[in-house]
Amino acid sequence: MFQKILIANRGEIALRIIRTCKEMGIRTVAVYSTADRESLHVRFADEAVCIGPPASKDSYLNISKIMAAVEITNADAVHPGYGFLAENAEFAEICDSYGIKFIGPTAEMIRKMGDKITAKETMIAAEVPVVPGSEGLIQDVKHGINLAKKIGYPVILKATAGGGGKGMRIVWADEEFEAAWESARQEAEASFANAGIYIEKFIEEPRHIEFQIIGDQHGNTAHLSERDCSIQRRHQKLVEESPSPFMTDSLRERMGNAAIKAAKSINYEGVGTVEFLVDKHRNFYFMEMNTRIQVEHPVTEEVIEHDLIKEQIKVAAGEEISGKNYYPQMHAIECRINAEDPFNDFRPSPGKIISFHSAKGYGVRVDTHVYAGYIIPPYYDSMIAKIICRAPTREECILRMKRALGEFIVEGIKTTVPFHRQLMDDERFRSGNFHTGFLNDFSIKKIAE
Ligand code: MV4
Repeated sequence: MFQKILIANRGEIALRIIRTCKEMGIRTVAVYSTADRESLHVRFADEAVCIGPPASKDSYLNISKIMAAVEITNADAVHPGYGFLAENAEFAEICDSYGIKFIGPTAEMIRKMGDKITAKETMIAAEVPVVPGSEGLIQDVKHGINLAKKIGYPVILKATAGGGGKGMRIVWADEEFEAAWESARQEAEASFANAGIYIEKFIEEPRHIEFQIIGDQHGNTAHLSERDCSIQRRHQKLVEESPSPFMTDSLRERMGNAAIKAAKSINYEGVGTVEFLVDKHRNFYFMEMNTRIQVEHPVTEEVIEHDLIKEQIKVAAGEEISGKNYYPQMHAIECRINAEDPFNDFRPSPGKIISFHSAKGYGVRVDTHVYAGYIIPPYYDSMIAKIICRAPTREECILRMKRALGEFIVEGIKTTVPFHRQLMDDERFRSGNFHTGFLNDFSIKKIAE
C-alpha cells in the first residue's frame, strides 16, 4: 500500500480523499494556490505545499509545480480527484516516468476515451451499442450533408475532442447544415484546438444514465450499478440519483453488461463511468466514458455501502477485486449546492459565507469544504456542498431531501438551495418521468427564501 498520497486538487474532493486516506493509515499531502490558504484541505492534510497564484493554469493545472511538490514531500502516489488534471494523459505519463503511481487509469486508456471518435470505434469493435452515425470525422460540408441524409434528420454534430456540450449542434434539415457545421468547427477549434467534428442521429428526449465501473490490474471488472443524471442545466448536473426511476432489472442487466464490455475492451484499470443515452423505448447507446472519480460518486456509495475512494486506492495499489457486480440496496439522491443565484440565471455568487448551518440527521450526508467565515474564491467552480440523502424508497428519499434542504442555511452568498427545494416539490420530478430536457421547461418561482 502507498505510504503517502499527494492530492492534486482542492475543495470538497480534496477533503473527501484525505478522509479516506486517514482511515487507511496513508499520509496525505495537500497542494494549494494562494487563494486557498484558509481551506480545510490544507488544514486536514498531514503536509501542505503552496503551488502558486490563484489562476488554475499557474497552480492546480501546472504539472511542473505539482511534480515539484511530489518530489519535496516524497509522496509515492498522486490522486487527481475530478476536474483539473484528472483526465490529462500527459500528467499520468509524467507521474509514471517518475515512478509515482497516478491513481487512475493509464495514459493510453485516458487518451482512448478522451478522443470521442476513437472511443466510439473502440465500442463498436467491442459490440457496445452506440448511436447510429458516421464512422470517423466529417470531411467537408458535402460529405456531412450526405451522411445526414443517410442517418435521417434530426442529427447532432459533436466535437471529437469535446464532451460536456461544447461544439455540439443539432441540425433539423439540409438548409441548416452548413452554418451549424461551421460554427461547431469554430467552437471546437477555440475550445480544444481540435476542429474535428462527427455526426450522429439526434436522440430526442433522452435520459442520461451512467454506470459506475471498477477494474483491477488482474483483469477483473465489475459494475456498481447506475446513476440517473438527467437533471442538468446547460450540461451541468444539478441532481443525481440511484437507482434510476426509469430502470428495470432487465435494463440494468443489459446496460451493466455493456458497461463491463466497454471497460474490458481497454483492460480498464481504476474506477470509471460509462455514460449512456437512453431513449423512451429503453434503447441505450454508449455516449462517453469518464476515466476519473466523479462528483456524484457518493450516490453510488450510499446505495451499495462501499467507499469508492478506498476501492480506487486499493486497485491502484494492485489489490484484486472480487469481480462481482453490486446492486442498489437503497435509494439515494444528491443535490449539488452551488454558490449561484437561481433567481438570476444561476449567476455565480462568490464571497464570504457569514453563517453556515449544514443539514444533519438520519440518512443525510453533506460533503463540503465550506464553513462560516470561509470566503469562496471567484477562480474555481462554484460547487460549495453536496447534500446526499438515502432512504429505503425514492418517495422517502425525496421527503428526507426536502427536510435536509429546509435546515441547510447559508448566509452571505446566494446558493442553489431554493432551486432544489422547489424541484423536490415538482410533480414531474416526483413522478420520475423526466428526461435531459426537463430543466428547459422548469422555471423557478420568485419567492422570498
Ligand atoms: C446527444 C444527445 C442526443 N442525441 N447525442 C450532451 C453532452 C454530451 N456529453 C452529449 N450530449 C448529448 N448527446 C445524441 N446522438 C443529447 C445530448 C444532450 C444531453 C445528454 C446528456 C445530458 C444532458 C443533455 C442535454 C442536452 C443534450
